[in-house]
Amino acid sequence: MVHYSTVVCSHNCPDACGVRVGVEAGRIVSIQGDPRHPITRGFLCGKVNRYAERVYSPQRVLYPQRRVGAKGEGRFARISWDEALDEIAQRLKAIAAEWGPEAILPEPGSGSVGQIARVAGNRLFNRLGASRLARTICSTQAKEALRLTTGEDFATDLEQAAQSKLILLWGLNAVATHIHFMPLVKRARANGARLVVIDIYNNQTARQADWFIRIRPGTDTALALGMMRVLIEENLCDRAFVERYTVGFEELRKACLEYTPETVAGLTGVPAADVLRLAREYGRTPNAFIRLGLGLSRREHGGMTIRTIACLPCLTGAWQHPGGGLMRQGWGNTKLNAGFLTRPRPGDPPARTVNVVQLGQALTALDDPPVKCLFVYGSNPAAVVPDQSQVQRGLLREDLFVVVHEVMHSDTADFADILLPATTFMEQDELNTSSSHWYVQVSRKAIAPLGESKSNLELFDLLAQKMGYTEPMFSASFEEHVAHLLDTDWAPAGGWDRAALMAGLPQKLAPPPAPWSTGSTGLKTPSGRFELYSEELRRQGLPPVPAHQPAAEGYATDGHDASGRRYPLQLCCPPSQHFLNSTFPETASSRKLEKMPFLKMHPADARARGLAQGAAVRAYNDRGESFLTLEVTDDVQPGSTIAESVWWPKLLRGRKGINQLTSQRLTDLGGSATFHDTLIEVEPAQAE
Ligand SMILES: Nc1nc2c(c(=O)[nH]1)N[C@H]1C(S)=C(S)[C@@H](COP(=O)(O)OP(=O)(O)OC[C@H]3O[C@@H](n4cnc5c(=O)[nH]c(N)nc54)[C@H](O)[C@@H]3O)O[C@H]1N2
Ligand SMILES: Nc1nc2c(c(=O)[nH]1)N[C@H]1C(S)=C(S)[C@@H](COP(=O)(O)OP(=O)(O)OC[C@H]3O[C@@H](n4cnc5c(=O)[nH]c(N)nc54)[C@H](O)[C@@H]3O)O[C@H]1N2
Ligand code: SF4
Ligand SMILES: [Mo]
Repeated sequence: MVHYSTVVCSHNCPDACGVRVGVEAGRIVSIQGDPRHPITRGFLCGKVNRYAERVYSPQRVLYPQRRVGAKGEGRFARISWDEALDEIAQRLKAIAAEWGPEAILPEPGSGSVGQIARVAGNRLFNRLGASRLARTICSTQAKEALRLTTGEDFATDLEQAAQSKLILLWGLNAVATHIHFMPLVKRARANGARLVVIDIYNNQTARQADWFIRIRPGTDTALALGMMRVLIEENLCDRAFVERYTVGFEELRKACLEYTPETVAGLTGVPAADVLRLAREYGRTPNAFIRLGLGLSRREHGGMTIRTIACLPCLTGAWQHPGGGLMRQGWGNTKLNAGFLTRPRPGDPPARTVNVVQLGQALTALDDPPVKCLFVYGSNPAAVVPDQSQVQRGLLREDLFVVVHEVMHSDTADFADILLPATTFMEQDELNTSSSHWYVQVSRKAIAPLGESKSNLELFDLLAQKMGYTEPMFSASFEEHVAHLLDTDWAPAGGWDRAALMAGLPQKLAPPPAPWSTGSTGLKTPSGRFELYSEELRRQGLPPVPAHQPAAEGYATDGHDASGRRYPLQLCCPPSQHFLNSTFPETASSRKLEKMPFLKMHPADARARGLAQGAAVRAYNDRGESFLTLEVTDDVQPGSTIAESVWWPKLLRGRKGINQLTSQRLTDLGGSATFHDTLIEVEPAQAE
């Protein structure tokens, strides 16, 4: 007999789908999207449709293991959980005693973004006084930019897009990375809406647009400034809204003056007539909806770009109109109360913080104390962190004790001294939110954990016991954790229906009412208004009003002369459709759909280098090299290359992944990664 239950996909994807699972004799026999979930609407992405392949993969880590080979070799011998935890507890205590607890660095990742799993280790590491990891790799640039511009908790409800008459997908390949946004687009289009896609290459989403605007990499700030100049000049702003709810209009107006359509065309490559047309279309549609991607902000001035685009609905007042406004990924991640799981020891000073983007430096150069233990859970730093050769050098240190809690034999797992088996979202209890929509949902395990795998929560509860920690937070039940998480100002409109929630039904959070519906100002910006001018940025020594700035590893025609550059091509390495960051390269059918680790290059650039379609190429710069297969296509613009990512390094020649090429440089705001501001050169690969 097949038994059906609903779980929630807890991969780091904005959609947080409800997943209907059929189980027979303890094994998954069917998987489909939950038809009752308002966002999932009965369908899943290709990755999770075939999820049984991942759950029962031969690549799974099923037992605790101890390294027997050389560091990084990936050879292990099976041990018991008891032995593994004894050894870890003893090593943690010894390191803390000799070097101080800050010599221990936890590295939690986004393998599961469930509200429990994502922070399950914090209690233990805080209790210990370990260093903390600043998880900046994804969206802190956007979070900080919007905190300063529109206020921390402010965003348009994703579902409102269905009511909009103009949807801008800006730096977001939704067909690949946010597939459940597309039904909202479809509904809006059925009511006459237009879809504009602004991207640097002709991706899957651009092909579905009514209007695809191809922009030069890293120049969106200039486009938004040009649009605002038109809005102001042609009286397309909502003056009453601007007066009541914004600060700094006059400063912004002056800042826009130099961005004439012609100047913007020169910077962005978007024809002047199109800049005008886009601004007019935007200004004349009261409820224009901007779904802002992060792709354009994984750049040196990424915070500024986000902030500038966010000024657009503040000028037109689009926020007030149903269907209008702006939202970005990451909003809903932190609305519940994680305090029970993340509390520090009372009276403790804050511990040292290490930025994950600079993990390479931390593992190789940090002193006082040096990192002596790296405890990875839900992350694959050997693949996803920039400046990979330095990260890998760090992981190879003989005196670094590496613990990895993983579902799969990933690249990072290969570097473990102790490797621990983790469950998939099918095998654990969890409370999920989404980073884009506002539904909260409980997920109860559909099948028993495979092998001896354990969830993040179970792992850290057990390790705490071995450490001798007896606080109640280390033995709380799932229900207690849920109760703590729901203890927050944020709730569904009519309050929580706990019975429905525990039965697995999604409940939608309601944000605090917008200022215009309550008659107050009161946004969570420093001034309480939308900040077109930011005093706080000025105090930080950053431009207080939007301005376009060239980047150190910026696109070559952006005010620079490509011919004088040693590395003239810019590399952007955005997510691929069939992988999720570095999750799913282990799954054969996902790999088959991705075919190869391609480097997309414009025909003119390929010709100039004597490279043909399908050539084996070496992409390189001073930081490293990666061997890829050339795809010659005019989907990309001259000077720009694209490598959809993240392939496991060990599937590539020399175990060299794409992040060999990316740098540890941080974004202007939020200390995030600048993956896409990467300059490279490309040549034919020599035979091995
Ligand atoms: N299938 C799949 N889905 C995923 C992921 C995945 O790896 N695979 N990752 C998940 C995660 S963790 C995240 S954070 C999100 C990522 O989500 P986002 O970064 O918000 O969006 P992406 O869809 O990755 O799209 C990035 C797009 O930005 C474009 N871009 C790059 N530079 C510029 C620029 O300068 N200007 C403009 N206009 N566009 C630019 C790229 O060409 C690409 O099409 O996706 C999530 N969903
Ligand atoms: N070049 C390049 N690099 C990038 C990006 C890019 O676009 N280009 N994107 C960046 C972004 S936006 C992000 S968010 C990061 C993501 O980087 P990470 O947070 O490291 O995410 P993943 O690469 O998906 O690796 C997660 C690992 O956790 C494991 N896992 C899954 N569930 C669980 C669980 O419940 N417990 C445990 N212990 N493990 C689990 C998975 O098997 C997987 O190996 O990568 C960044 N790196
Ligand atoms: S990866 Fe995203 S689209 Fe696919 S099932 Fe999970 S939440 Fe849904
Ligand atoms: Mo991310």
